[in-house]
Amino acid sequence: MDQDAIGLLENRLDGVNFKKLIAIDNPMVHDFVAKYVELCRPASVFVCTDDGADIDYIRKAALANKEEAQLAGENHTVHFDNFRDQGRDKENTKFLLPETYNIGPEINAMPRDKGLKEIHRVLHRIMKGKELYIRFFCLGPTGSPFTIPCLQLTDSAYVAHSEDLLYRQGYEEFIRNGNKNRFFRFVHSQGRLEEAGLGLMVSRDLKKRRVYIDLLKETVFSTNTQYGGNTIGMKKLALRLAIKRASDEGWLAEHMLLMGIKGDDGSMIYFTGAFPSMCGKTSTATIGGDTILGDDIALLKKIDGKIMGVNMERGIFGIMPGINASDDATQWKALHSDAEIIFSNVLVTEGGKPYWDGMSDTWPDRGINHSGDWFNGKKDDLGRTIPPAHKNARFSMPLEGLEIVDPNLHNPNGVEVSGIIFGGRDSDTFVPVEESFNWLHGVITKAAALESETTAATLGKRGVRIFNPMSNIDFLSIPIGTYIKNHLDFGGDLHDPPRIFSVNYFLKDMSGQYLNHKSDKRVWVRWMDKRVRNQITAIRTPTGLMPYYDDLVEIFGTVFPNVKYTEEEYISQFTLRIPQHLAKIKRTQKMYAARILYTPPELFEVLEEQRERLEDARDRYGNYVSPFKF
Ligand code: SPV
Ligand code: MN
Repeated sequence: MDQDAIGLLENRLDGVNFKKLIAIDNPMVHDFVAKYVELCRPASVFVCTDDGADIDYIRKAALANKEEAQLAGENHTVHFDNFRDQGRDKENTKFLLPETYNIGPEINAMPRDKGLKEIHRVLHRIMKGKELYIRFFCLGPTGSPFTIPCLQLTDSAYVAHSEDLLYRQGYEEFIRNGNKNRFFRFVHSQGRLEEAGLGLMVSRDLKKRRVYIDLLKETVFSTNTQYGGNTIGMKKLALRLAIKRASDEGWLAEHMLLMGIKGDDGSMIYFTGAFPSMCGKTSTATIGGDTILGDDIALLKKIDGKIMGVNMERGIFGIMPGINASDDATQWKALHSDAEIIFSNVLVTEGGKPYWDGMSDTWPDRGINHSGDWFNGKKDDLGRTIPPAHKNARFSMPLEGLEIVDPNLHNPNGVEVSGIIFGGRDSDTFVPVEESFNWLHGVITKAAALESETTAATLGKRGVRIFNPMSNIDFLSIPIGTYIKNHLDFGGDLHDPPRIFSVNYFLKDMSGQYLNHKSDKRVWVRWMDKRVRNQITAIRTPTGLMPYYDDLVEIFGTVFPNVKYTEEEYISQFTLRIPQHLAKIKRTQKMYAARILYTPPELFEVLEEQRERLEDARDRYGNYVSPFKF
């Protein structure tokens, strides 16, 4: 044991907290905590065990520190982020890399030494006058081949409280494993604060907002920010570390939901689904009739020739806009239950009720949001109208708060994955649902070629089409080509790999109208379920296997007994748009040609074959081809 570290901890921690920390027989834990206590200089340190009283201490601290305020619901609180801090900050999120490791142009990086120096400067005495919370968590179920222990240091009780709702406790795991533990590390400070609505305190020095990822030491630093995507260690910060570890060890860490689908006979099969942020992941996983294991991050391992999946998390950091009783009954009900929930960046109306975009047809005239007292038409200093709630308003809640939580949520072996869905925000190319021909075709044309229009989940311009392979581009810590190859290898040698599908909830007609209703995704999920169970056949088209009209009529009839699915709707949704597909292939080829060093050659072959099939079809049928033609 490093006596210097122990001595320092003994000096800086009170007796009770010192004891809790050194009960963990792992010098790496002591050294790490000592180093950052010394650097950040908090006024006090609280070590949180898995004990209910400790967790309650954090909950109360979030209120006492004015990071959260009580709402009308007994277990409901609200948190505001600075209004310029309500999405992931891609620009200031950087990998700190040794000079020898180059991960490619799309990945924001800087030399490790320089980055560490800079972030240590920012962290110097940053916790002056504050309490430091030390928390232990586990990614994946505890005691399982998936488990990754994590150590979080933060001076934000809101962050520590959110993590409590979203992750599995890990103090006992650290005690059990002692110095065998190899763990992810996170250091967060919200920095100096200023007052916002409801007297809540928000990060003030946004110019010094940083999220720096040190892959070598599996450590992430986050400063001068509160927004969950920048601060909650075990979420996207951990996903970036997990992708690197997975790549080194031959498994996958994915930006994917995990759900159970009930067949006609009541038996369950499990799907994962990759969608970029704010593109339907949570709403797919909670559409009703089925079960949920996860809505954001899945870990996948090959065990005995099968792909097994777990949720890295245990809660939802869900998107509020659009949740209402008719479009999203499951989430609506949970949000009105007595489950423990932190709402963020909503409007708080009279009587302490949260309000968000799309909750009902009308807005209240007044309320309180990050800007203080809010009224309809309120403008900021620059004369811009302040909306009542942010488009990226969120809620944090344990999955157990949902009635449809799957009993396998904490199963240490995970569940067998039978299907994988890829979906982006694509207004003009992909049909609403389609199966790939096989694993290789799916990984390349559905996943590696995925593009999506940007959303409010990240700071910056919205609606710009960007490449987002596997919906994971924002979190990649390895070269894109290596990442694609890992996927090909992962399922390529399996006798019966999961089926790969694409969905597109955002397809529009030529006049810009959406061609799908929000709830149609229930039908597409049932169709995919029946395909996996080999209960129905499909139409072979140049881009994949599309549904037959008659099958969709039957499924629509079962899911929505009052709806008649017309031939006209089917044709408008499933017409193959050949010029758009060819343009997309060209963009994809160009993107990967610029990253040729790691890109597997199969990618170009598969795209080329698809191009030929599309050109043949165009010669035969023209640019826009009804599915009835195939
Ligand atoms: C996402 O943006 O993909 C989210 C929310 O799930 S967070 O990453 O935490 O910002
Ligand atoms: Mn996400």
